[in-house]
Amino acid sequence: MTELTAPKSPISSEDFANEIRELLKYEQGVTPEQATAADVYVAASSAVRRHLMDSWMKTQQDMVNGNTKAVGYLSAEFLMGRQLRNSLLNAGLTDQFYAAVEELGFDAQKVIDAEYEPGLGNGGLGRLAACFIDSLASLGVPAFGYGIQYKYGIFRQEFDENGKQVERPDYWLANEDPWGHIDYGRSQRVNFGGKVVAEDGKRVWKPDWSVRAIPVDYMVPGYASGRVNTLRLWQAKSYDEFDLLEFNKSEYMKAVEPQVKAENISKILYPEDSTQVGKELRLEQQYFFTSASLHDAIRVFYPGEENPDLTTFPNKITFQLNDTHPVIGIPELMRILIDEYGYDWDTAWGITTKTFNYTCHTLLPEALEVWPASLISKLLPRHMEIIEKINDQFLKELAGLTQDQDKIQRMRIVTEGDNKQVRMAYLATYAGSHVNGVAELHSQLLKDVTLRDFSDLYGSKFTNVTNGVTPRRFVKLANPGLSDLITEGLGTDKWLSDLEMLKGLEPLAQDDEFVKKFAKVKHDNKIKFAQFAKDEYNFQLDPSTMFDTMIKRLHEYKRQSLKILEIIATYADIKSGKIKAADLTPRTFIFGAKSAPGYYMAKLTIQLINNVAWVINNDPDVEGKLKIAFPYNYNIRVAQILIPATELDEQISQAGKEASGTSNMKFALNGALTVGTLDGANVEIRARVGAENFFLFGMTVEDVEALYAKGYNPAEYYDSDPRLKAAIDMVAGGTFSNGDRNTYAPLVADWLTKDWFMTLADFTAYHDIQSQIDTLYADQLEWNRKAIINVANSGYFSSDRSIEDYLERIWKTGPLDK
Ligand code: 6GP
Repeated sequence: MTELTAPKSPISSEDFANEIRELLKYEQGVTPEQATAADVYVAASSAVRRHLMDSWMKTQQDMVNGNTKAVGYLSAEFLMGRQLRNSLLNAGLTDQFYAAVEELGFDAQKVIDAEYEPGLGNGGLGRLAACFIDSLASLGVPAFGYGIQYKYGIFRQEFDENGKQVERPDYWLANEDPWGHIDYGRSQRVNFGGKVVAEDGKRVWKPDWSVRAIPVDYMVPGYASGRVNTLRLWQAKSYDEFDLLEFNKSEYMKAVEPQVKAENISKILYPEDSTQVGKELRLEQQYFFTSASLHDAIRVFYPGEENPDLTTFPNKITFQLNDTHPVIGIPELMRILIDEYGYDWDTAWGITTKTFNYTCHTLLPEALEVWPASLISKLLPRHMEIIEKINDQFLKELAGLTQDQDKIQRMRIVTEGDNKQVRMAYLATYAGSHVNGVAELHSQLLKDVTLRDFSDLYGSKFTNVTNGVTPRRFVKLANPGLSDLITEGLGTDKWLSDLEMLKGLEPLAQDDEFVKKFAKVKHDNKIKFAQFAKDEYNFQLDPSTMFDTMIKRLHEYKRQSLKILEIIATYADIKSGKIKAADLTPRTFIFGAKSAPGYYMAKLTIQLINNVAWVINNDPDVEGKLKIAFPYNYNIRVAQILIPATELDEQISQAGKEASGTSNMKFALNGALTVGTLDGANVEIRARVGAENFFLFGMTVEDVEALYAKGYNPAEYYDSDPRLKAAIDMVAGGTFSNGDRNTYAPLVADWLTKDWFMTLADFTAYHDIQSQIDTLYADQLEWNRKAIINVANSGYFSSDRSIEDYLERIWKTGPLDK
């Protein structure tokens, strides 16, 4: 058994301070007196990296020399969050850091705040990848995260004077990034375009342009495992800085064209979430990082070998495809094996199908990537040939499995007709060993609906792995007060590596003294968030009100509209005199959400929330009982302060649409109660924490289906619930747009005539549950007991458990020997 307490580095604070001084001098070229907080941040980060170096090198050696299969997590997104405090924690250097920085005369918080958060992901999918590589390292499993080092991450969100979202470029690399190590020597060439010709009976790809993929390595230290894995993010560079011939002809712009074209590939993260962007550059990105990563893995596991025996490749590493974004890696591995290493088709297919597994993260059909065959042929002509051949082989196989010709046609990887399409999810399902959804309900719906034909014929491939979150970042770092209280309650800090131990807190929910301590921690966290909101956003929040939070990407299926309509309806009740503001339970509604830049309805919803905030927050009739705070540019940093301060968490998506959700897990672990539908992982959270400790409302998946089948008419709901009618009328009548009835007309029309996600149908149920919430909140002791029970029963939602499930059900590997 491994030693589970955090590693205590033998180094003293004085020594750590000296290391920082040395680095300030020899790397930054400044004295401690000249240094800024940013200099100290860079030096301290470099110092931590140095402390991790031996473990990092040893982990790599043990991985290559040992017999434990590694995991390659291929993901277009890794939403890492800030690195310094997490690395200090895992290196066992936190105390030394605080003492050393103080000794050097700096404010530790300023040093920490000098780190600019890298935004290399959109939301849940990218953050999950970050939690997973943390858990892999913490469990001591050898692993690589492989992705792209985008120069610009997810846009920085601002709100203009009308409350509209404005997107600003996020140039996170404007300052030094002490965590990424550029390794020019291990670059890979990635080819594009051209044609395929026949030579000596072989198909030979003659590409017409290439880019250089340069790895930037980030250490991924495990917590209390002594292991440090690698996150390898590829940067695209041109082979030719510029064309001297063109330059000499004074064609300056043309001369730098190849460079611009190459570097565009890793220039920017696509700001889409749960929708497909059928853009050529996106396919270039996908191929760029998967091709480089596969070649890199061969280099790592067969060092220096001219003729490696790649039939052993699936024993060395197993690749997880994080959604469809890296699925082009399947034909790429086939191509590498056949064209570069001379394997025959069947051998190559055997290796490839053993190498890949696929995780699906969505239930929205529009999010399943489909690429025009013409585009793949233009960019990757050899891959299109291989995909066609896989499709032919698949159709033959299907003919032996079923007589149902319609089914066979529905399942085609490459569609027929003039405008052929390649369905990446189908390719991944056919070629991968396993396919998994990310929560029980989601995996079930994948089998029953989204990939039904496949599950009929390839049922044994399908499995579930419910998502999880890392307790190191989202409890220990985000919520030190609660962490200390848990450790006090359990008498050990081993829960950080074994989160099911939280169960031991359950009896303490009946101990009034403990409950009061817990309530105090929550209250202190609320004060802390209020202070942060004041400093950063100039909000005035009252920590004695209920903090009621909804943070997630803005999407119609997530139904931020439901929340804002309920707030508006309450406001309408006050204005019409139906209720007295004084009788309300005071609530602070906190929203955080970015919208995809081209998503019109989502952007209009953001504007509405902001405009409602201005009206309600400033209306004396409300007597300050309702307040809306919408901090712009919600990110991991904000999440780490807001989640611990939240008392009520909103997970109100239409049932059958949210694959899992992961903020729901973070909230439960930090002692918030959930108001939610039976969707995604809500189902499992509720089952664990107990129905009496969860505010359930709304239609189930079956109800939703039945209503669609019957014919859904949202206007009926508008007509039958006077509160809903009043709220929509207020929006339509211009209350939140200075009297202008046009501003929100598209939103109102959508609600009344389409309402794809049945917001109106769930409105009454959502309202009805509010009084239960208020009643319980009035009894703070009871509320907090339930919150503790939520914490105690959320240990299952550790990403360590998710990774253990992947190891057992899919990857069939485990930790390195000690
Ligand atoms: C998200 C899902 O929407 C969310 O429910 C889930 O918790 C998360 O993935 C992690 O599994 N999906 C995406 O972000 C996405 O882009 C294609 O899916």
